[in-house]
Amino acid sequence: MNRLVVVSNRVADLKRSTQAGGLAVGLADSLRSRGGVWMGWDGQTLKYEEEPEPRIQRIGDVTQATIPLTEQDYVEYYLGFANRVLWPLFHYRLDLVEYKTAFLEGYRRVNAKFANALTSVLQPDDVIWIHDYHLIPLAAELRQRGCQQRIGFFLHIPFPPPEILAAVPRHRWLVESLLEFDVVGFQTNTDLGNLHHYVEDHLGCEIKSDGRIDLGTREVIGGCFPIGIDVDSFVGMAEQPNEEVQIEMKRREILGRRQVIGVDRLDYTKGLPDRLRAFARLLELYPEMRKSVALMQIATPTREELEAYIDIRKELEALSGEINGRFADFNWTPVRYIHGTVPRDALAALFRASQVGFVTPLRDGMNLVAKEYVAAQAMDDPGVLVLSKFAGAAEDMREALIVNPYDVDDMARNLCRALTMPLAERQDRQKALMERIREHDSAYWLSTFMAALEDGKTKETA
Ligand code: ADQ
Repeated sequence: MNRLVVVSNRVADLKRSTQAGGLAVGLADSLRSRGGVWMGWDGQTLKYEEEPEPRIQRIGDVTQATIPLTEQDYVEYYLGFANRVLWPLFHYRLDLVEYKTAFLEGYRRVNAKFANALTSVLQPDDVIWIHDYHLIPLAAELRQRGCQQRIGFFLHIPFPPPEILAAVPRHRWLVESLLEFDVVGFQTNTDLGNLHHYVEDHLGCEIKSDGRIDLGTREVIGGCFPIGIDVDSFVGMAEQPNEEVQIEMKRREILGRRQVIGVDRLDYTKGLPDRLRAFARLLELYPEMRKSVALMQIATPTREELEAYIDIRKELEALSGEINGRFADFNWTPVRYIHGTVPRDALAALFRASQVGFVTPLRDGMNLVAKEYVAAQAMDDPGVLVLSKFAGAAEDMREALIVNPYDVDDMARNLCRALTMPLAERQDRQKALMERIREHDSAYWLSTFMAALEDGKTKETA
């Protein structure tokens, strides 16, 4: 087996039990099982003239190699091109894109830095797996430095249709950079289809019947590799008794109250304001639900330097206050809004103790929370997943109640349906969903991507 070298903007802290962020969670599960090297930014900004050598640290079977960035890199590459341009663009939010040439320059400069650092740790037989929108030009940078190893790329977020992509300057360069990889992986068939459309319409390339992109001189494997979770480990956590959650659950049982749960990074793509509005609408449309259900929304702060994230935080705080002001009683608070991160074992217990998992992003690459919620349920009395049709997870998790996150009434009606669903139907849906998340788990994600990267195998040729 070749040594696997993973590269992502940040590396996860493998020693911590608290981890908010799908890439960190998904990759940590996969790398722990296979071992290898994980390279990324250490999260620090320093002043330096000469690029420092990567800092090497060994944790179990994983060697982490990290580099610092400068303040200018942070502003132009991370806050700028990655999160003011690519993140909104790839989530279909053209209204939030703030393009500047300096951002693009910073993006190219940092990708070159990553390539320099990586070159110093690479061995001839390595396979390299690069992750996410921060590092699209990295394969081209590595090739310029003589790197011969196979290089794969996985995009954790959606890939938009050509008409949206074309709104950003240098979109052709961006896609051509993607095609420098040997394998380009997406979460869903929709995302893969969007790349195919671009490549056919703008670059005039042919897509072969097995999905390979024919560039004339070489072929690129474009594939759909839905990311999954380590199901057994999550089930194990959910089954562990958590005293505080159990006490809280008993209290609710005595009062005859159910809980709807939402857990997200606090991001404008996650559809949080309309989720809260849908919960309020439930209380309006079905007054009998009042005092018998509460929404717990846990939201981890992220990217707090960006205006759009400050705005969404303010909007949510105002909305939860408004809903509570309107409906609360002296002994019932309809919305509990928690601005923070919860350890994974407590999260698993909270999912298990909640009758509805409410996952309503406006657009999401996959959404691991949907899979975690299902993994945490007890088969004898499972809860119901209400899932946005714009989450990548909806392509596969068809037995969830699928909703339109832009339609508050639709979400409210489905919430009511979830809260009143008979046990037999809940069990049927849970069984089917559990099979799906087991089939597409983190091990499957890793092995199918590796088969494509190491052996050129795709689903069509396997
Ligand atoms: P994210 O946008 O971060 O991931 P998601 O897939 O839901 O979204 O993963 C979030 C992870 O962080 C989950 O494991 C969740 O449990 C955890 N988490 C979130 N909020 C938390 C909180 N408040 N407390 C504790 N834990 C919390 C990106 C893409 C997704 C894609 C993943 C993986 O945006 O579409 O599914 O990468 O590829």
